[in-house]
Amino acid sequence: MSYETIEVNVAEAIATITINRPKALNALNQQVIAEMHAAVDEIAANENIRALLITGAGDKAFVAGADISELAKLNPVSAKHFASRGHELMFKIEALPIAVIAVVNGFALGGGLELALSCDFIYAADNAKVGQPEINLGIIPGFGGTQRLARIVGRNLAREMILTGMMLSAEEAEKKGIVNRVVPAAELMEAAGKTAKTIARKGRVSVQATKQTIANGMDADLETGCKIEINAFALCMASEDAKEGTSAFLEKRKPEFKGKLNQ
Ligand code: CO8
Repeated sequence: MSYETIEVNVAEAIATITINRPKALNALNQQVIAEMHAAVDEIAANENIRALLITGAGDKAFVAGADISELAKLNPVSAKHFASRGHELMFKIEALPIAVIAVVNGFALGGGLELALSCDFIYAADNAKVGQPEINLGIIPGFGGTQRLARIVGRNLAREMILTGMMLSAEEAEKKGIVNRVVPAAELMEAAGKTAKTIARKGRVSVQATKQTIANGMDADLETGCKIEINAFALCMASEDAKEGTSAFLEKRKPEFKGKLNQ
């Protein structure tokens, strides 16, 4: 499928979505959200794709937020529709059975940080800046920021960030647990690609089960979370990959995971 506001590339089982509106610092307008939905559906349907990187075009921004020129024209009905489509996209990204890494190569603000937070984890360039500056526009985060950010950094830091609209440097964001790794800008894509390839070589079933178990368990109490893990562990044992992984260890060879989710 061809797109106007994003680029999708697939190489060596790794897909990359690049949000491609550099003149507007890759701001998320309704077309970007619609095209991201279609691209993520396409990626979900392709079992050969084993990991996804999401990044922004140019060297200045990952995504500087929702497109403010579109936001300014919204009424309550269209705002609800736009916010809902954004939320649906973030949930769709979270539900992908493959690892998704946000490659934050500059500003990740507002909807841009929210997009990054819906990925499995974030790698950031050393010159990146992250924040939820919506308060400066007289609005609040609308693509999940009040919820996902608070779950990651805790209630009080999320309050401070959202109430002040402050921006954190990549280094500060790493200290606060928002960013997993800070890398010199020129090495960012390579570092994220290397991690994506590492995960892409693991078994499909165990990658998906890891993601689902952490996602479903985190919002439950510990006992319920552990029950979710027990069931997911048992399900993994039914997979070809569990047989291959354990046999390979015992036979002192490298595993070759070829299992499928629909086996
Ligand atoms: N939307 C539209 N255009 C943008 C955006 C944006 N979010 N950010 C930057 N641009 C445009 C600028 O208007 C400018 O365009 P032009 O050259 O035509 O004037 C171009 O990108 C370059 O930007 P700057 O000249 O401002 O670059 P600076 O280096 O001076 O500043 C900043 C960079 C600090 C990132 C600055 O551009 C900025 O503050 N941007 C806005 C950041 C922001 O407020 N983001 C939050 C937006 S609201 C949001 O994300 C809500 C999400 C939930 C939506 C729910 C839907 C209902």
